Amino acid sequence: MSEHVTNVETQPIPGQKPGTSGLRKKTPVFMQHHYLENFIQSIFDATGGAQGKTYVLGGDGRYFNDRAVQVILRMMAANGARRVIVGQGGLLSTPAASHLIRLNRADGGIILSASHNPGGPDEDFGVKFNIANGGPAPESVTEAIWRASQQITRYRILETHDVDLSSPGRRQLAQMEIDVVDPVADYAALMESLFDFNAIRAMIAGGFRLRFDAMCAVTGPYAVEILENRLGAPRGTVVNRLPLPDFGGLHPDPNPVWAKPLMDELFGANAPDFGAASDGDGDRNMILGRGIYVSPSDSLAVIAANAHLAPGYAKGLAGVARSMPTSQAVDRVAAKLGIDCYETPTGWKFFGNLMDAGRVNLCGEESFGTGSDHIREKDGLWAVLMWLNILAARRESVADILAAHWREFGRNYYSRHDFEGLETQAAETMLADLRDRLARLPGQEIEGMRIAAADDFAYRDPVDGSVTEHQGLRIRFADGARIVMRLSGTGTSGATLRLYLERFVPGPDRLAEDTQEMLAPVVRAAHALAQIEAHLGRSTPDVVT
Ligand code: G16
Repeated sequence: MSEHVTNVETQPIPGQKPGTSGLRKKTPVFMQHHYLENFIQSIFDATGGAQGKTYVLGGDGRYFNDRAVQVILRMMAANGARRVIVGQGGLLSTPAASHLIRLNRADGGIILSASHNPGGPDEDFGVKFNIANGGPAPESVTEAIWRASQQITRYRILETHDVDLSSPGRRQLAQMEIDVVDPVADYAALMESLFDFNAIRAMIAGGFRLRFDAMCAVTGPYAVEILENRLGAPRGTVVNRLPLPDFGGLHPDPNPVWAKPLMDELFGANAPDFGAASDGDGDRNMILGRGIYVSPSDSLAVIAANAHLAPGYAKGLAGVARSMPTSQAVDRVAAKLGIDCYETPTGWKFFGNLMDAGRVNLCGEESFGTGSDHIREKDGLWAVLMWLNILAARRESVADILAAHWREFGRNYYSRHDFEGLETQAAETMLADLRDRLARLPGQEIEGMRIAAADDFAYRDPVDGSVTEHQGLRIRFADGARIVMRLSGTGTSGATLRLYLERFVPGPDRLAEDTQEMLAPVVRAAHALAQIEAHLGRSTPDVVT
């Protein structure tokens, strides 16, 4: 078959606006005529073209990943890209892709994933564009892509056969070099450079038992290589290890609701010492100990307090950052360490500038994301290895480490309540109504708590000065409790209200209470202040994490 470039006439398709993390739509939407092609061409058009550039390409293996990779390769070649590093079989976890961009000094990367959203012919698909630092494109770039998608008149594609991605090696597509790489090797080597694999291996050899649930998503091969092959965990430690296009019908979201079998195992008889899960594309993590769940906010705080135990962080931390809705537990650790703590909007992209500027090297979000400046994405297996390194160094259980942490710093009881599948208009009206009343709230008392401050969070990036507004409504109480409300930016249908609830207990008493019971007055205050039931017709959340 002869290869030739075709300029295909097209028209703008409405709605190609990237959200919190790339463009996410139902798979049939992405499979529509021109849909993927328009968006990919818009990425090139918005970023100065692909001519002469090097890209990383891969995805989490969900349905349509294989076809989309072939289309994108042909479009990269037609647009004049010089070289593409692509994961074998079209697979790359998001953290591995971020690492490969940095390692190869690529100009950017395209990652195919809708993260923790289910996959399959009727579920979700997504495309993320990462920039040369390895991180998600900042808002200035995603806005430019969106504008390009509204003006597009043609896309360029090479008419040719599929590229063989079944084994590592060099391929050629027109003038473009394609390096098919083992998706795991470079990433595993990076992990080995950061953590004390000998100590973890010795702990496991000494009888420490762990379980990792890959949720039939992309981390399976990574976890098998690192946990079983390199660290010596018995075969079978990693469950749901085979990546499947529909994630085996599971919802690849590592939280107590969707990873319930893992929860049951860790809370059951003869539970292992440690349990963890990751999501569709491998950037999220959930950490469990025997009989205990570590909230992502607490995980961030514990890691901040103990990171120096891992060789890659032995010099101590430069600073930490958390998304605004994440609990303030890490702030207390930062204060004690005498390092800066930044509060950013939801979305990993907001950490990139801070890391590039050397201001922070540990970041985290309540949405099961934790990571450091070793790459520019959150990193599920990194968090697991950090915990294993801390456990190996301290020789205490997860529960004991948490209890000691709370005794030292106090405990930020924390939970997120999600109300899913809402009518977008009703959800927006509810928030607009509350926003209008925010200025009058300070000084008022509700549920025996005095409101100290209330605002609509806006962020001024301290590095580039850019301002991002309307990032969530915050109501802070004099006793340290806090309510935050915002709409999710990662859904593909209707609206999801995220209600974030926090209450601080300094200790030494009441450090081991039930989280939902402790938060009950804060929940009641939130429902009353926002009039949730009146606006949404709902009084109970769909998902509680
Ligand atoms: C994405 C972003 C995260 C963000 C999360 C939640 O996660 O990468 O930074 O915290 O969405 O977003 P929202 O509350 O708007 O749904 P992922 O794992 O989906 O890429």
